[in-house]
Amino acid sequence: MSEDVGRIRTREDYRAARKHSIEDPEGFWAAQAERFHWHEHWNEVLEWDFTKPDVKWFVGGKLNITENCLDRHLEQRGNKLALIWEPNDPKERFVRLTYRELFERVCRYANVLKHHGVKKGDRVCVYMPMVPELVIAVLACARIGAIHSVVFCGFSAQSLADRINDAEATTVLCSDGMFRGAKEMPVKSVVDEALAKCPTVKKVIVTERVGWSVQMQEGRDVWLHEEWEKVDGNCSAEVMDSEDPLFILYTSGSTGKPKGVVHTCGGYMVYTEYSFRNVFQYDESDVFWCTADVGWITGHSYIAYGPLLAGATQVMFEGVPTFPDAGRFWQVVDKHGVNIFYTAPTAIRSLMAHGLDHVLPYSLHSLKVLGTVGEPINEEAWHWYKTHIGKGRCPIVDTWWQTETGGILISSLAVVTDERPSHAAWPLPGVQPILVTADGQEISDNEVEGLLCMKFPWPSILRTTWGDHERCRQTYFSHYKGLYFTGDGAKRDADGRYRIIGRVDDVINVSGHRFGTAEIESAINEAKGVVESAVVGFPHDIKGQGIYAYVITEGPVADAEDMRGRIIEAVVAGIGRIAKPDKIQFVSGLPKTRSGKIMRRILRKVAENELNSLGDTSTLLDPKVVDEIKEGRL
Ligand code: 7RM
Repeated sequence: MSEDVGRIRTREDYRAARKHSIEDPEGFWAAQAERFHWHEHWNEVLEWDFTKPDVKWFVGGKLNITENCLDRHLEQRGNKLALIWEPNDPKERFVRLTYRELFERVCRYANVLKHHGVKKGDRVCVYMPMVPELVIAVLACARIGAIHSVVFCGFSAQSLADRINDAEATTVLCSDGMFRGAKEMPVKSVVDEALAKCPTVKKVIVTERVGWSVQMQEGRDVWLHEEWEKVDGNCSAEVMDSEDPLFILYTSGSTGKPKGVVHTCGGYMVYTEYSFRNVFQYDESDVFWCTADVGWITGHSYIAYGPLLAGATQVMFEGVPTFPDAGRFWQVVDKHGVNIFYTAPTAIRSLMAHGLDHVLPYSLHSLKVLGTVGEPINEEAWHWYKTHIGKGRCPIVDTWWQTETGGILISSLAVVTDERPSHAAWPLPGVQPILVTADGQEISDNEVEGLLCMKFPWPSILRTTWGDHERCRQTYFSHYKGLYFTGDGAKRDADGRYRIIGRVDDVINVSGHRFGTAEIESAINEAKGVVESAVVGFPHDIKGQGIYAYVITEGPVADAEDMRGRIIEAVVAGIGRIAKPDKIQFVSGLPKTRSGKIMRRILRKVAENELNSLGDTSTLLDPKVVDEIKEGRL
């Protein structure tokens, strides 16, 4: 099959593809899927029922995603670079791996896993910094049919333990420690702390990164570099069913503990490759760089899988945007000749604040396409990105999607469809968004606002939440009959472009990372002296949203700084350093309805400093508490 099947290169192609995908979705997706290597062809393209939910793509098909990421390219692209790994410290040497070298490492790592008893269907937790072994580990799991669950290294031992236990993982893959800007941080000792509470874990495989001496538990912990020598380099791929789980990725929602979103092999493969090629208009010689961490969905779909499925060359970066200085991204772009650059609005805003002195020394002439993801991009940041990074000549793709959607659903396609600042714009062909009112009526006009839903499945839609299918149904498929509900509000302009406004549920998006208010509150409530808390988001110049916590303590707070310190410690221990509250206000009570429900709307308004639009407070149990909260606002 030609590489160009289904490739959308013009406005006309876009219109035709979109029409085709609506009139004949199965034919549309079958043509995309034909481009891959299947051990057995599917019998049916799609079976679906959103009420259960039950969604199956490429039913009966057999494949292994790593054969499509690696083996399939060896003949034509064996010597092509797959990965250019740029370390945290620019003085350290970078690493380049060709498709053949990456293939060999994945096979060897897969044999290490097998040697330690990992089998198809076992859950393997990957807790690693952004080193090549992270991608190799993920692909090694997929090679043997083990289900990977990557946990971002900024999560605490407690969060790690919760995720390991929920998935009943048998194996943990980690490193000794990690570099992050000027800091060195532990990794293995965090795993050790977590594993004290994880009875299912039998093996830990440790990659050496910082050279620290770490404790190795006899019989449980082994060094990757020692095991590496004991196995050979051939590892045939496990033949998987289209609907066998590929991975679990935990994500926060408005209630309870994070959910394990499950993606399966066939549909996820087809969709991540399709969206990668078309959104970024990737061409064979392009160098792609996505700055996300593999610990989030963006790193899964547009580092570990999408680019490799497309046979692309990509940069993988270990460090942070501001080390050794705020020119680091642009230095890496010049150094490796990056053509397509994909990052988060929060990073753009933070670099914008550091000033143009960090941008102007670099040429950036290799750049062709810029992308953003994770949160709405404000117009000011959009224009700065367009002008100073893209030099006015690069299209920006504002890509809207979610952990649950597996790949980009709404985005302009670089060059092909036009762009408008702060608008994700149009659905990809094959994606059918609609806006509904709060009571579920479809809004069919343009120039409207509503709740964003999807009325037809796409191949990389989540299939379930690990161990709790009912929770999946309730969270995504029960609000509006027959629809997938995204949790986002959106506008649609006169030309049909979507503009995502943000979450309409109790989810806060901090620097593009999702946290449930309930999740943060329960961490805060672990601090000694805390009676109750309520958390809301508020607009933050750099992070998009910041975390504002209202806390009731046992008796008066004598030393506010000390108490704040203890609360922050509790959040760092319960969730991780990424969820630290920005503001903590001590209050004597919370605004509650007579039935005891916290009126978050009021707390949100106070945090946003919109004190004159609190709405009706007369139905509160104790209206006076609102005055106290307003006065004490931080
Ligand atoms: C990829 C990712 C998902 C939530 C989603 C939105 C928000 C993501 C955009 C965006 C406006 C965008 N997955 N979001 N992309 N909002 N414009 N281009 O971020 O599961 O971690 O978050 O992020 O609220 O529901 S995620």
